[in-house]
Amino acid sequence: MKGKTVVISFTGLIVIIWLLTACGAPAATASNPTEFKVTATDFKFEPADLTLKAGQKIKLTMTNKGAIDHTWLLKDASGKELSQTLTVKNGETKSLEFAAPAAPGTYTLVCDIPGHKELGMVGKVIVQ
Ligand SMILES: [Cu+2]
Repeated sequence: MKGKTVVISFTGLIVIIWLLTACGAPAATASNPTEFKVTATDFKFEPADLTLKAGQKIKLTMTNKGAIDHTWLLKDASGKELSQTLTVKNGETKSLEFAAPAAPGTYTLVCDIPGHKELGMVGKVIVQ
């Protein structure tokens, strides 16, 4: 009786793994993200403005040519964060993958390190 329970649990585990693999694999290979390259300096983004398609998969690669750390973060008009924060140390290049907002419109991108936005580290993301 005890042995049978173990067998059922093991089978259940295999089914769960199979389901996760079957569901996860096609999504990961469905389409490659479109890469956008941005350079951060002290204190601006180049380019500051990006035009994306609604729902588009994005790979944002930022090179920090400044002397201090910078971030890249997408927000909506109410200040809600729409991407993870990409933090890049000076001299480094890092990437962030995310989906563009589903609703067309103009969004804000900022460096969220205190004071940087005020010094000019802002931009626009236009979603079409
Ligand atoms: Cu910054």
